Amino acid sequence: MASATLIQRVRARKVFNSRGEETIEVTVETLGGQGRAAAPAGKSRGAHEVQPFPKGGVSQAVERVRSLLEPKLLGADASNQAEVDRILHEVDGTENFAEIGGNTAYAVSMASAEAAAVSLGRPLFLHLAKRETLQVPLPLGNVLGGGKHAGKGAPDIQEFLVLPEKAESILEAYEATIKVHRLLGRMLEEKLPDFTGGRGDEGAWAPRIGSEEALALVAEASERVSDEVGFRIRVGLDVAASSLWNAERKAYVYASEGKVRDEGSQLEFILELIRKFRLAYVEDPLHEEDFEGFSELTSKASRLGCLICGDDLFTTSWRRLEAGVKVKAATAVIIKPNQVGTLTDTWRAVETALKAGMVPVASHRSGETCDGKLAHLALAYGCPIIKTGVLGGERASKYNELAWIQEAYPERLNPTNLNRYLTFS
Ligand code: 2PG
Ligand code: MG
Repeated sequence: MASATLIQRVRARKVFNSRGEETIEVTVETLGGQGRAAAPAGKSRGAHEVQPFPKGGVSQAVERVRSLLEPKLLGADASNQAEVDRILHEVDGTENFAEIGGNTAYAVSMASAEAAAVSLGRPLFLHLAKRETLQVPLPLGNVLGGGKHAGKGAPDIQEFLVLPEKAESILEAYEATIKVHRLLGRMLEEKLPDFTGGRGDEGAWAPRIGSEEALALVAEASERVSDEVGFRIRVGLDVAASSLWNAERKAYVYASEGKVRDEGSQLEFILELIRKFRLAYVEDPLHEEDFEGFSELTSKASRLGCLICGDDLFTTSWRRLEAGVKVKAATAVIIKPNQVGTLTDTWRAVETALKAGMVPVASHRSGETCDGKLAHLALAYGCPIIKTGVLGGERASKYNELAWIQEAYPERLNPTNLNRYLTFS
């Protein structure tokens, strides 16, 4: 049986993502089957992420799969993830996947996992599963946004997010976020005469509106939909503060709103928003090197029942996460496999988070494909939240994948319920 998972062929090709950018897709063939994975792409990328592609871009990455990676991977056992990922590091030889590209590493790592799962006759999430009973994650999606994901005039804060606390099924939870998105669209139309219905990279509305005003509308829409569906939908933010941070001025520059906040007032501003809108979740409220500020904010926000999440702060690196755990820098961490390149490194970050009592949030990138494998990873690794937007086929594909899994494998899954992770006043 072992031979069914031995790698016979590795192929890479150029494809396009949801933003119309080139990316890499990889097929790994074993004797028993094949796996295929495409890499997503970030726009508000953390400084400590691995390099997405080699200097020559996607075509050079494709060429390097053929000339460097395939020869080393032939005959390797795809079911031995650690071995496949070790080969990826060895062939690359740099700290940050500069030679083959982190996106190439991710696509090979994930395609190998799928090839192994298919060869062994199991769905991917069970092949990757780290425990017996798995928890269906709840959807966290942005209904309004700005920053690097939208055009001029949209809010400086990158994402205004909604998070249902509880639901019977993933579809029920996801549908609630769609309802908020839809209602919010109507509210924006009524309120803003120049609103064109424009949306940003992740399908969230991108109106010309100030951050606080936007937050008030999102909170109102969430409350109205909560009443309708019978469970609470909380509101959150991804400030993506590294995009606002100006290191020379030592200040956060809110260009759309024409405001500048120094480190102290940024922290106070975030706390004020948490209190005023009873936020459940704030991601990257401060810039990516400010572990100290994160610690202070986390201790204050925890008393208010709000998760503080590090994305650019940790970049899915278990090393940075370990440093963060020591100073209690955050209560949640974004998990984006292509920030580190391999599934083995990704799991190590998730494991570090779980051991420290933090909430790992499996996350999409702003440039996505319809690949649904993030859903399998979220389930298998025990991530209580999956952050993958609301609108767009490339966002829906992850939730739809979970809906299929929930129907096909009910005996392996606990119902969706975040209450044990979140305590709100
Ligand atoms: C983020 C992500 C996804 P990007 O900041 O969390 O929403 O954006 O993929 O552009 O890094
Ligand atoms: Mg983020």
